[in-house]
Amino acid sequence: MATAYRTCPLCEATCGLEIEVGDHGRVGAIRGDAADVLSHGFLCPKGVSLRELHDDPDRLRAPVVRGQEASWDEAFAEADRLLRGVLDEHGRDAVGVYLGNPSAHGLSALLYGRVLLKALGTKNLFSASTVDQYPKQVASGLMFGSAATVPVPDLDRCSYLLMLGANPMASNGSLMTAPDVRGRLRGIRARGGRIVVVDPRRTRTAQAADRWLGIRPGTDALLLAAVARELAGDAPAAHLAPHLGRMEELRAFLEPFTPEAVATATGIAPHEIRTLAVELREAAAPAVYGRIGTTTQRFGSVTSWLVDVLNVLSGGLDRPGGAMFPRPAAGSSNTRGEPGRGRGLRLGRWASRVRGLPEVLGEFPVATLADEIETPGEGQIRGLLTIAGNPAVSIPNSGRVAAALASLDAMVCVDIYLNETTRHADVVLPAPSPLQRSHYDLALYGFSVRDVANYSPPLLPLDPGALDEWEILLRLTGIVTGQGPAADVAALDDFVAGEMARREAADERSPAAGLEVDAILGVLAPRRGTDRLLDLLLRCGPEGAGFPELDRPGPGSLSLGALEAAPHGIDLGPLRPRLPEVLRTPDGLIDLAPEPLLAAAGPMHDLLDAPEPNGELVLIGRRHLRSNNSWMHNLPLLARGPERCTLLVNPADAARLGLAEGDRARIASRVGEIELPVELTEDLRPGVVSAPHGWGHDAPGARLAVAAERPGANSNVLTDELDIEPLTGTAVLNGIPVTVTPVREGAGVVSVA
Ligand SMILES: Nc1nc2c(c(=O)[nH]1)N[C@H]1C(S)=C(S)[C@@H](COP(=O)(O)OP(=O)(O)OC[C@H]3O[C@@H](n4cnc5c(=O)[nH]c(N)nc54)[C@H](O)[C@@H]3O)O[C@H]1N2
Ligand SMILES: Nc1nc2c(c(=O)[nH]1)N[C@H]1C(S)=C(S)[C@@H](COP(=O)(O)OP(=O)(O)OC[C@H]3O[C@@H](n4cnc5c(=O)[nH]c(N)nc54)[C@H](O)[C@@H]3O)O[C@H]1N2
Ligand code: SF4
Ligand SMILES: [Mo]
Repeated sequence: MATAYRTCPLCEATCGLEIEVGDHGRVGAIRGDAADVLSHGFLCPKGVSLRELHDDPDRLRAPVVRGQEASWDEAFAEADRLLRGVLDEHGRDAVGVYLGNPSAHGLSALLYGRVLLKALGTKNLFSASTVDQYPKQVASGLMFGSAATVPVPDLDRCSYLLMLGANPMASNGSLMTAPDVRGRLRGIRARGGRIVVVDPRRTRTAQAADRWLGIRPGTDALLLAAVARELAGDAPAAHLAPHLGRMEELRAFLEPFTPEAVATATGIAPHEIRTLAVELREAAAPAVYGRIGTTTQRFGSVTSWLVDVLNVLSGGLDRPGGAMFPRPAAGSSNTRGEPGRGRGLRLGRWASRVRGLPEVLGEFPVATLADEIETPGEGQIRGLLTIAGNPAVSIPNSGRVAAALASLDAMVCVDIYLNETTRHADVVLPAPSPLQRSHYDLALYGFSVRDVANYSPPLLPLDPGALDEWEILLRLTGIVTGQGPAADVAALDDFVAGEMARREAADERSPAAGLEVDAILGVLAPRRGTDRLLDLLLRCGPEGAGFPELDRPGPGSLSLGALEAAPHGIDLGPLRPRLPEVLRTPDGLIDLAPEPLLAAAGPMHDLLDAPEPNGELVLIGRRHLRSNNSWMHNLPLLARGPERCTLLVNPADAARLGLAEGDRARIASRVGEIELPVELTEDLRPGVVSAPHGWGHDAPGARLAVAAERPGANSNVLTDELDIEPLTGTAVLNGIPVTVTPVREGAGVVSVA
C-alpha cells in the first residue's frame, strides 16, 4: 500500500485527502489529510466516496455512440460527422454549448474549454452560472470592476457574521472556499463573536447560529436595504473612505426603505432590523455573506449588491475579519493589468435571438436554452455540446428542456455518466475518473478564506487507450476547426501553450515580459497539457517564481515544481487588504450605486408597505451533505439512509392542506407537477415548502442502477423558465408559487381549496 495526498475535486471546500493505493491501482481507504494547509484533516462523506466513484460500474470508461459502447476513433468520427454537418449547413451559432458545474472544478475544462469555445465561436453559450452565482459576479463586477472580484468572509478572524441564503453545513460553503465550515463557525462563537442566519428554513447552519431570522423568500433585498439605510448616515470607515464612489446616490436609493416599510414584505420585525444595524456598526470585525438563496431569486443581483453595500457601511470590507478579497496564486482578472483601474464590466453586448435577453459575462441565460433549440430560423441551435453538465435536470422547466434535447440534430457530451441529459446524446466522450488526472483549484482559490496553493498529480494512470479530458477537448477543437476527427493533439497543445506564453511575453507586468516564446516553452518542457499551462500561470502569478532559469525571477517562489514538492499544499497566509489595487473600475473607485442595479431594484418599491400576502405557498430548494447537485446519487455510500427527496412542509400548512407525515403530495406550478413524500417540520417558515433539486433518476435510457432504485422527483419540472432575474437572466429557483394537494392511494387527487 502506498499513500498519496490530493485535493478533493467534488465541492468548493477543496479538502486535502489521504488516499491508500494498493497493487494494480486498487484504491484503499480515503481519510482527511491532517497536514493539509487549508483543511487540516477535515473531509465529508462525499470525499470518502471518491473510491466508489472511481469503481462505479456505471461510470463510463469508453465512449458511447447512441447508447452503444464504441471506440474512441469511432466516437470522434461520429462527432465530426454530426458537428461538421450542423456547422457547414447552419453556421457557428447553430452549435450551442452548455458548461456544467464540475467544469469549474477541473483544470481541463477551465484551461481547454475556453480554447474549444474560442475555436467554435458560437454566441449560444450557456452554463450553470445562470442557475447559480452570476448575480453575485455581476454585482461585484459593477462595484469593483471585475466579475472575479467577490469579497469572501474572513471566517477565521471574523467577530460577527450575517449570513443569508446559505447553508454551508450542508453545502460545505460556496463562493467561500472554507473546509470545515462547522469548525470555523464554532471558532467565531468561541472568540466571543456572533452569527445571524437569514433563511426561510431553520437549517443546521441556522441552528448553530446565535439567531435565525425566517425571512419570506425573495425579499432579502428589502431587508438589506433597510439595514443599510440605518447605517448610511454614519461616516465611512477611514480605510474605505478614499475609495468610495456614488455614496449620495446610494443614500438616495435607500431612503424609502425604512424598517417599518419592509417589515410586512420580509416578515422581519422593525426592531430585528435595527438590531442588525447596531450589531454591524458595533462589531470589531463584521462580515456579511449571501449565497444561492440570495442569487437564484427575484432580486438576485440587487441582493448581492446590497450584501457588499453592508460590508462597506459596516466598515468590514477589506479589513481582517471582515469581507476580504483573496489573491489567487495562479492569477485572476484582478491580479492582471494595471492595478486599481480597468475597463469595468460591460453587460448586454449582444442579445439572444428568441427572447432578446442580454448577454451576461459572455453567455446567455440558460433559462432560454429550450427557446433557442425549439424556435426555427437563422441561428437556431441544431447541435449541442455539453461539458460536465446535466441541464435536463438542473435548469428550469425540465419537461420542456428534455423535449428540446430530444429534438436536436446532433448532441455530443463530455461526461462520465449516461444520465438524464447524456441519454439524449449521439456521442458521449468520457472524462477519466478524478483520481486519474491532475488537479488544482484554479477557480476556487479566488474565493478562499485563506490564500493557499495545492496541486495534485494524477493518482492513477489513465485506462489503456483512454484520453485525459483536456485531450478530448482538443480533439473536439480539431473537429470544429475543420481538422477532422483525428487532429494532432500534441501540435494543438503546443499551439495553445505558445499562445499563452506569447500573451505573457507581451505583458510588461509579467516576469516573462519580452522573453522569446520558445525560451519560455523550453523552461516548461517536458510538461504538456494542463500541467504545462498551470506551471506558466503559477510562475507568472502574484506569488510566482517567474523564470529564474532565464534570469527573470518573479515576486515569489511558486511554480508547479514547488507545488509538487509540497503534497499538503503551500500556505500563503491569511487574506491581506487589497484596496485599491484590487479594483478594475474606470475611475478607480468602488461604485456604491451602479446604474444597472438601481434599475433592477425598481420593482422593490412595489413591495414597500405591502399588505400581508394572501396565503399562497412558495417552493424553495435545499441541499444535503450526502448529495451533490444531480450526479452523485449512484454511489451506495451516499445513497443509503433515509429518503432525501421529500417535500418539507410546516405542520400548520399541512393541517390546512390535509397532509400528514409520509403522505404523498402533488406539487404543481405554472409549468409542471411532481409528487413527493411529505416530511413535516417546524423549522420552515409557514407558507414555504422545500424540495431538493437534482433528482428524478428514472429516465429511460439512463444507466444509473443505484440512483434508479430511489429516483426521487425533479424539482425543476416546477421551476419556470420565464421567471428570471432581470439583470443577469438568472433563473428564479427559490420562491416559486406552487399548489400542494394530497395524493390519496386509489382515490385520485383530493383538491383542497
Ligand atoms: N431548482 C434548483 N435547480 C438548481 C439549483 C438549485 O439550487 N435549485 N442549483 C443550481 C446550481 S447552483 C448548479 S451549479 C447547477 C448544476 O447544474 P449542472 O452542472 O448542469 O449539473 P450537475 O448535477 O452538477 O451535473 C454535473 C454533470 O457533470 C458530470 N461530471 C461529473 N464529473 C465530471 C468530470 O470530471 N468531467 C465531466 N466532463 N463531467 C463530469 C456528471 O455526470 C453530470 O452529468 O444546478 C442548478 N440547478
Ligand atoms: N452537499 C452538497 N454540497 C454542495 C452542493 C450540493 O448539491 N450538495 N452543491 C454545490 C453548489 S453547485 C453550490 S452553488 C453550493 C450552494 O451553497 P449554499 O448556497 O450554501 O446552498 P444551500 O444549502 O442550497 O443553501 C441555500 C439556502 O438558501 C435558503 N433560501 C432559499 N430561498 C431563500 C431566500 O429567498 N432568502 C434567503 N435568505 N434564503 C433562502 C435555503 O433555505 C437554503 O438553506 O453548494 C455546493 N455544495
Ligand atoms: S467537503 Fe467538499 S471538498 Fe471536502 S471532502 Fe467533502 S466534497 Fe470533498
Ligand atoms: Mo452551483
